[in-house]
Amino acid sequence: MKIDIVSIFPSYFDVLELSLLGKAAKNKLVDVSVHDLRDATTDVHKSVDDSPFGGGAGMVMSPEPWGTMLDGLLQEDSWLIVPSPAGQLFTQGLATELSGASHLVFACGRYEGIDQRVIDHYSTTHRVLEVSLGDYVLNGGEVAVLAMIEATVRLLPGFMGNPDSLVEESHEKGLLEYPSYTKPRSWRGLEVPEVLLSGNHEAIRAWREEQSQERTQRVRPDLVED
Ligand code: JDK
Repeated sequence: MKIDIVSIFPSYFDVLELSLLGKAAKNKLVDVSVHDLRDATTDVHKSVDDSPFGGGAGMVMSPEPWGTMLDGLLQEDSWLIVPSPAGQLFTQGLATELSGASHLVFACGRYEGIDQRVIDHYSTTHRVLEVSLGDYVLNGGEVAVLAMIEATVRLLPGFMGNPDSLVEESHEKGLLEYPSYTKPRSWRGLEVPEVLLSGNHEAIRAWREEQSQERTQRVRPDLVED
């Protein structure tokens, strides 16, 4: 998978070289390039924003540098992902979809966001997704892109070399995960649940299922269909 990221803060993505992604890059599973939007400006001040038509506080990102940069990056098979507080919610299902793409281009806005015509223009030729990380407002798209890349790349076949580790994940089944324990069996007076020490695999499976159901009902009742 090829990933291109466009941002006015390219150094935000330095952490991708460490973290989980360094391993994926070394194993040639993913090839990430980061681009500074200001390289696509034409004026001496390298300006990327202007005041909003219709009035209001703050600034909006101008379409011209985005058009120049994205024309140079997008190929026929590229998906353009634009973080936005007004986008569709990023879910495990969407991460799974993104993991099937061959080329992802992430456009990180700042200020009050990007001129809508950039999204509308590329929507006529490419798969374009406006995506929200959650119902809160960030200062720009960078943090959302880091989260989306991490959730997507770990799903690529061959990542961490253990395909079995991904099939069980709770969010695919629409439930929260069950609690996990390791040694020691007793810690600060708290015991590991007896059933996990029993060796009874059917009892363990049933207990974990019940813990998932109970936790989901309590913490995320919106995920439970009654
Ligand atoms: C991308 C810029 C900051 C965007 C409010 C302005 C008129 C009101 C600040 N899940 C999630 N949360 N936040 C983002 C995200 C924020 C971004 C950008 C993603 C680019 N910002 C920003 C919007 C507003 N809005 C226009 C209506 C305030 C993703």
